[in-house]
Amino acid sequence: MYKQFSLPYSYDALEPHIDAVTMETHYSKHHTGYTNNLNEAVKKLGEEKDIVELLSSLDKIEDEKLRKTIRNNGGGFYNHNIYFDTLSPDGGGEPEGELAEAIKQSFGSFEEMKEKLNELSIGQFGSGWGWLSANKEGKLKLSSTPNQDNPLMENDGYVPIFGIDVWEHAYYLKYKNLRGDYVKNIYNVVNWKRVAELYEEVKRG
Ligand code: MN3
Repeated sequence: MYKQFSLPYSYDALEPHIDAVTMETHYSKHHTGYTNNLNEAVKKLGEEKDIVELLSSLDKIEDEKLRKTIRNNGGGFYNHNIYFDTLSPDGGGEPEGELAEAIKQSFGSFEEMKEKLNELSIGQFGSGWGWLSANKEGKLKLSSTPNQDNPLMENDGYVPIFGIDVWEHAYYLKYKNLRGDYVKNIYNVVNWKRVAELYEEVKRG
């Protein structure tokens, strides 16, 4: 059984940047839905792999319909685990330590990284995600993906450590069509300490 990330903060904890109704719907309806659908779908596979392994080897699923269901719901399960895990009412500020160094090396500065990530996230046509990913060598990459796809599916060794959900369900109740305002405000609640831990985990392999 794949287990949905347990929220360590209340639905209203990220107010005013992310409103309580959006959080509740997002977590208890959307994310729970992806998780349940994934668990249903893997029963048909007959084996349960680690989620990273599963999403990195989707082409091994022969049944096309099942492969699509697992791509969408496995992605939805995994992506939201990262999303909710890397937000916090105590978030904001800037990354520190090795992650900060790596950001500086890769993008020049934290501000420049944010600018590029925002551009990718805001520019993602339709539903999708903006991503900061890392590989075993500690290199960083920014990208965006459609739907519930994620960088694991590109099979280039990069693992997401932070993602901005730009599906309308993530912001529309509060921000309406102003995706850019949501993307800019999310930095008030990003838990960079947790992102740095995920960075270390990717490097450890
Ligand atoms: Mn979402």
